[in-house]
Amino acid sequence: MSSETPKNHVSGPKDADLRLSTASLDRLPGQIRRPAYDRSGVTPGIVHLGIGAFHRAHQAVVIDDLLAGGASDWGIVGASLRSPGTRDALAPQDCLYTLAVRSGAGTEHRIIGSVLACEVASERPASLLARLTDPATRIVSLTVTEKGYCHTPQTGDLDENHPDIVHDLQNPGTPRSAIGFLVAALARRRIAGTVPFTVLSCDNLAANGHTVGRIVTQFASLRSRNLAKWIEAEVAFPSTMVDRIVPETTDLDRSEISSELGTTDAWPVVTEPFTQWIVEDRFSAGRPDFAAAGVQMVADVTPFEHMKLRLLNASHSALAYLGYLAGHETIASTMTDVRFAALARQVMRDAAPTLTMPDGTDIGAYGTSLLQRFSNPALHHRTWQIAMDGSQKLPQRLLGTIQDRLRLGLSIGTHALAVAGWMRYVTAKDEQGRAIDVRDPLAKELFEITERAGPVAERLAPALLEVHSIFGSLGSDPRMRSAVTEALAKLYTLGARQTVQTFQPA
Ligand code: CS2
Repeated sequence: MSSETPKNHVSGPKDADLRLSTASLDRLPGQIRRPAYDRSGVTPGIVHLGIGAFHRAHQAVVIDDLLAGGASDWGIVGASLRSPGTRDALAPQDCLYTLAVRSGAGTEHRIIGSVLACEVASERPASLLARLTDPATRIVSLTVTEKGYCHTPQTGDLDENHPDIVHDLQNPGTPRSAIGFLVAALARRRIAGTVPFTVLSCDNLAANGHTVGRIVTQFASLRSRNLAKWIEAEVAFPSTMVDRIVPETTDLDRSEISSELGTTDAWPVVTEPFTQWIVEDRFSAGRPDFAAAGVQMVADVTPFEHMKLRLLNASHSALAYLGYLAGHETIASTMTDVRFAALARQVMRDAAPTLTMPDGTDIGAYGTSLLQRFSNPALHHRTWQIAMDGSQKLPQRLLGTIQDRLRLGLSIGTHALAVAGWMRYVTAKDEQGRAIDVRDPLAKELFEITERAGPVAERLAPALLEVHSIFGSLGSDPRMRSAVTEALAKLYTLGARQTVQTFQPA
């Protein structure tokens, strides 16, 4: 299956060079689903910032369904803030790409047509700004990852010293950050008398709508008090809970999928069958009929967001750090060790008392379904991928639960072990002394701290807990200090595998 030559190669050598595109759609094998609408009649209504795999496997699929239902003025213009990779791969394909849905039962392929064009902000900021100020753009959605919000994760406030924020305040006409683009475009719309777009964050942040609303308003107030007031009064920032596991696409995926298609797709996405999107129903300039495509529209997304961050993402991060240290390349492989699966379950059990869910929510069943999803053998979801950007992820995934449990007088051993796993991981050396490629906006600072403290839990744990932008006042809580130090000491003496294998929740 991994051969370079397309397997379903149909008629003559010329086809081997075919690229997925509008022109080649008709030649795809019959079972492959393709856009059930005329793409030439679709106009853009959404600009999406951060057109990575996650957006293309999640929101773009919902929009593809809606376009098939006739919502033809809600096409997507995707934008990458920095890298031209996605645009370079998708442009020759008329922005078509394959969604490969994988489970133990096999793979289903589908061609998605909802993305109409791709921008690269760093190359042509003016072009992206023109899209954002166009009155036809009524929603601007974002998946720029946690670090893309240029904020302090612990407080949720704008980081005014962030280099991109400093740049964008000095150069409002040529921004670099998503926040800079949003504010520049909103300022222009205000002057032009154009109704503001809705800002729809689809990232894994607690209260993502409120958080991006606060950051955007804080940034705007550094430019003009009146602009900030107008944004506060006029712009909707609904919170959303997005869920679909989307591992990074690999070369093997590309060649397997191209082989299945009989034509080359340079940028397919691979995902699981499960998908969920819950959205607060507050929009400044209209919206498509999301519910028609299975999106749950609610008044308040907070409980669902907390449940997902504290069950799914928290246990994902615990499995990622400890699994990586124990030598597991993927989450599915980590889950084959029953003790790791039990630890993931315990992370979820410990989070449950901190949640207040609407009547009828079955947290236990949700947890069971998560364990099944993590075990999907067809997904190659690397522990290393999830371990990325821990400094931006820990607060909403693990630390909120720890704070709540301490308030409730409950033990914090399970979560402390996950935090200790992160600490051991950011030392950038694994248990065999091999280098770990730690990707994190704070990687340098964290590495310096770990070097200064050395591999001694009693020094390293307190030193890292002092990183205020991650831990805030929790870092100086003696209960936190002792639980994390104890867990880190075990990781140093027993190693991650044995620590997890002998772990007994208090
Ligand atoms: C993962 C998430 O990479 C990560 O940190 O925990 O991307 C996770 O796969 C998604 O939130 C699932 O919806």
